[in-house]
Amino acid sequence: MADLSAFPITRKWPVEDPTKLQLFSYPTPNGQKVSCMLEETGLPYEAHRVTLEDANVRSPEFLSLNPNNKIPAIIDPDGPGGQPLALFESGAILLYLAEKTGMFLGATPADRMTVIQWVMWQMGGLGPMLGQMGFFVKFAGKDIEDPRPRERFVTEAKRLLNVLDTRLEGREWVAGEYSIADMAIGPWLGTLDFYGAKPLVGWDGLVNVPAYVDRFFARPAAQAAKNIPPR
Ligand SMILES: N[C@@H](CCC(=O)N[C@@H](CS)C(=O)NCC(=O)O)C(=O)O
Repeated sequence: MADLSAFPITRKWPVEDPTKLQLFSYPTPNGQKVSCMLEETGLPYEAHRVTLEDANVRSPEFLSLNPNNKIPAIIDPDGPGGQPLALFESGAILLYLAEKTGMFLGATPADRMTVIQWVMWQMGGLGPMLGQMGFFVKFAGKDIEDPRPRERFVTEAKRLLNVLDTRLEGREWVAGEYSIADMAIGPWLGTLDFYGAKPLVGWDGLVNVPAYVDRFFARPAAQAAKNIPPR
């Protein structure tokens, strides 16, 4: 059985069953991606609640697992070669879990690259841009008088949503079969209601994205991920 006591994070968030994958997360969009994948695959895991407060994400114990002080992060006791593997960055974790299980990564080498392409698109584009837009529309940034930051991120969010809308024409899922790309994208689309930003990004003018979000959240795993670990 793997001994996870060598990972300092386990001092603050003790492990109950060291044979299970350990998830350190909070149900934000980036956290939901990994919880959704764990639920979809049925891999046994233990979820530890790491809040976004400094006392959690900037604690020495959490930083020992992710020096970038952000959830989600995992320890897989049964990593490559049967050795424990620690990992952060939601996109890397999704890819790792897809390779480990052989699930949700596309059937052929070409499909696999298409899935990775859309995961990268989410990681470098949709997630950061919607996150910045949320800051300037709903959080502290909304009090900044200069309209340019807000306009910049709203415009970019709108552009990205239109790229997705076009891609989804005639497709149920972004890369063919349901995949980790959808698990990366879906939770971020779920933030637009919370930000109150749907009118700003021209939501009602999108043809395919609204039904796509509904399809995503109709999946039990995507629903469950909204509350893993409980807030
Ligand atoms: N690129 C990272 C971003 C993760 C991220 O932004 N996590 C946020 C919550 S959604 C966080 O932990 N913020 C805490 C902080 O910045 O102090 C990933 O995809 O894993």
